[in-house]
Amino acid sequence: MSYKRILTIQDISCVGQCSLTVALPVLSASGNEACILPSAVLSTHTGGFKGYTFHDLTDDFPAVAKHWISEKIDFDAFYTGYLGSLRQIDLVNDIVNSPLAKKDSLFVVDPVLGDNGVLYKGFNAEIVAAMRRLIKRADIIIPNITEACQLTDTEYRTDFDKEYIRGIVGKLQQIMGRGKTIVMTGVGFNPNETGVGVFSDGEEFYYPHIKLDKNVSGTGDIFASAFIGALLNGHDTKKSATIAADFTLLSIKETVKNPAHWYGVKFETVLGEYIRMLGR
Ligand code: PXL
Repeated sequence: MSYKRILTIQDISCVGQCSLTVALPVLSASGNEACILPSAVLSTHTGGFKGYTFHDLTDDFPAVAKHWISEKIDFDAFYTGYLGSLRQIDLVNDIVNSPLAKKDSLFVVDPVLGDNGVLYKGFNAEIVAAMRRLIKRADIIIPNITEACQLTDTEYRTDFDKEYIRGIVGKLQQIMGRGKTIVMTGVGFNPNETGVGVFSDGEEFYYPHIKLDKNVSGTGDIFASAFIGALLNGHDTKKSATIAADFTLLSIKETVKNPAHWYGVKFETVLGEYIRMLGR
């Protein structure tokens, strides 16, 4: 069975079940080696807690990368999530273009920028522009509708049809170029439905599923980590998106059992199901 080394670059929100506290366990459960480059350390995520601390780690990036290069370490895949500063986004570009990447290393960007039509706290148009530069280099991106709209200067809508989605996908494909895949979350065509769309050169695939009334930080990170874990197990992008959507939904179902659990998604109790879905 293949065993890949992946580097994930995103923040540590110490409490809050998102970013690295989700990516590490999920990627490890996928049976691969998960290495991390923390982009920032926060006491909690920014989605609902007040007065959180934020310690930016951008300045550490060049020395960490230099050390790894001197140790001849390289990665089969890179996965970026929440990036805390402008300069950091450009440094990530340097990392994926350095000897840390092999010729055929996979580069997946979850362009974490916002949700429900608005940017996360602390983000602005400059960050969006930097993320637009980063996705040019990516093989696969995993935006939600808000992020896809931000990246393409499209008006955000909650009620839409396939033509609207195709319009956004067309603009993303223009930015990214040919041979790339867009995995868009939050794509549902009626009020009780959401789902995921997978788009690559002229091909589209939709996986609709029920919409649960629970909108919390970290859902996108669970989806992205589970998707990449499935890819690293040899599943194609459509099957990986299906597995990730099923696992995310299962995690949300666990969460709604306890209405007091407002800040994150309880994925831990269903990690075993994820491993089973991977066919491991
Ligand atoms: O899950 C996305 C995310 C990641 N990191 C931080 C966040 C959020 C969303 O709120 O605040 C710090």
